[in-house]
Parts: sequence; C-alpha cells; structure tokens
Amino acid sequence: MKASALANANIALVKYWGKRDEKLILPQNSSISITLDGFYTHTTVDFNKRYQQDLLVLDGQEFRKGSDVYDEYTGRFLDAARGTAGSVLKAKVVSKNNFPTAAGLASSASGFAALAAAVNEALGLGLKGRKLSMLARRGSGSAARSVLGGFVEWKRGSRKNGSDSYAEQIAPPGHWPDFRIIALITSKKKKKMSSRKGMAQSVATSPIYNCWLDSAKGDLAKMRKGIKSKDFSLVGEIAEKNCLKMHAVMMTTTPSLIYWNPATLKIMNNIVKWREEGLECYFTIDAGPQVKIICLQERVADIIRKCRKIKKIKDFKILRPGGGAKTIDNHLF
Ligand code: 2P0
Repeated sequence: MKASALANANIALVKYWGKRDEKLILPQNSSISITLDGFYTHTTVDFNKRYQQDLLVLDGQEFRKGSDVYDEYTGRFLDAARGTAGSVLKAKVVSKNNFPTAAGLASSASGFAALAAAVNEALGLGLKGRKLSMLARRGSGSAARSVLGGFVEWKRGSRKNGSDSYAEQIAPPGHWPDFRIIALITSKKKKKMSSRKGMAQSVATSPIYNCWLDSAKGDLAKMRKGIKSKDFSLVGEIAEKNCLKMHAVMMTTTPSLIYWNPATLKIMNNIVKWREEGLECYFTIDAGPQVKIICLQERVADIIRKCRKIKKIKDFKILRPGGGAKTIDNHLF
C-alpha cells in the first residue's frame, strides 16, 4: 500500500490567521491563494503491517512519536486519515521539499497536500477535489488550498463538524498565465514560532483580532472579483493591504510576533518606491521574513534588475501559477 504524490506550495492573497476549531483545523475566515509552480513537496507513504509505529523522514531527518513534528502534525493527520479509511496500519512517510522548510514559505501547505494525495491513493479512499482538500486540511489549514491548482478559495464554512470548510478553485492556472510571484529569500533560518501556535495566541490576545475578521470579508469579495476580471491593480492592492493587516494582528499579539528582519523592511520600502516610479508590483509576507513580490511577467526583468542591487537578498525564485496535487509513480523508498 505504497503511493507517492507531488504538491505545489501556495501563497495567500487573502490570508488565514486563526482557527475556530483547533482539532478539526477550521479557520476563523475564508482565505484565497495562488498555487505556484516551482516550490513543491514530493512525498511517498507506505501503510504496512510490518511497521510497529509511524515514521516520518522529512528532508532526511527522522521524526517519531514524542517529537513535536510528529505529535502536532503528521501523527494527528495519519490518525485522521486512518479514521476515515477504517485502517489501523502504521505508516512510513518520506517527504522532500525543494525549498527551505519552516521559513515562511508554506512548506506545511505543499507537505500535507502531497501527503493527503498519497494517502488517498495508498488507502484507496477515492477522494477528489473538495473531499481531498478536507483531508489535507486535517494536516494543515493552508494545505487544503494546495490540493487545487490556480487561484483557490478555502471556505471558512459554518458547520461545527467542518463538512463545509473545503477548498474550491476560483480560476485555473491558465486563466492568468502572466501572473507572477517572485519569492525573495532574506533568511534561511527556521522560524522561532510556528504559525499554529502564533495564530492561536493572536485569536486569544490581539485587541484588533475582530477588526481583522471584519475587514477580511471585504477583501475576499474584492479579491474574487479582481481575479475573475484579471484586474491586476485590484488584486495587488488588496493582497498588500491584507498582508499588512495580518502583520498588525501578529504584532499586537502577546507575546508579539514580529517576523520581519531588516531586509524584509528594506524590500517593502523599495517596492512602494518602485510602484510610485511606475513599476507596478506589490508585496505579500507570511509568517516569516521572506518577501513575495506580486507582479505580471512583463515587469519581472525590471524588478529582478533592481532586486540584484539589494545585497541582503540571499536568493530568489520566479514562480508562475501552478497545478494541483497529483500522484506519481516515482517512490522515494
Ligand atoms: C496563509 N499562513 O494563509 C497564512 C498566512 C501563514 C500566514 O496558512 O496550523 O501552516 O497548520 O493550519 O496552514 C500558515 O498556517 O497553519 C498559514 P495550521 P498553517 O497562508
């Protein structure tokens, strides 16, 4: 019962920051993202009676029961998947990212989308689309969005059991082929605070958390409209403002969550200046110091030329709209 899958990372244009149910991973608000070609996870899972306990090998490092990575993430996910399948078999999971893990580049999104797709195949669950996104959601909220390609909305839903909190495609990758995200790497260090812990603290302590939820509703409506009509200025403006509002929530959390470093701020200031000079681009930043520039293909060369002059940028990658998670025959063990 072995299967493998590939899944791409996604970048949220309207962010998810806070849960209404920690166990089922149900969000406080809907979010919208773009699935990207270029940053991906390759995962192989094997369910077999010869395994005494689950084992995860992530980028060459082993995790078992008793480690945070297993207990808080993979173990919970595998138990949910076994519950759905009515299986008691233990599993070996080998997973590889082609980008830095846990540095604000959504590794849990591609990771659990790939694992959900592989588990779906290995256990013969036969889940597709919405249903598969709901399984991925049990691993990590943002993973629900990486199951699908292109522009995707993960719906908050209102039911307590989470049966209406799934991802749905707004538009396929081919809808806007010249849409680009340029990921600028400012640090390769592992972040100090996980998104999971950080967002729970924000819900509990940020005095502006309810403002965030109120304003997300308008952002979602404008973002859907902007994507459907390919109104780049609208998409960029809403994405940048939504990101700043999320970081305002993070900063006003106790203890405060400040994910930016000096390079992050320098790039943000430059992007605003470049835009004033007529080079249209916007920024978005997740729970880490990396900056993602939102732009159209025709601006990429000018933006890269300018970025090369910023010494603090360690690396960059140009990403285009990508497809959803898919199973493959290439096994990692
Ligand atoms: C997002 N992030 O919408 C937001 C923006 C980070 C900042 O989704 O607890 O790793 O596993 O559901 O999905 C990161 O949160 O959290 C995230 P869990 P997840 O992309």
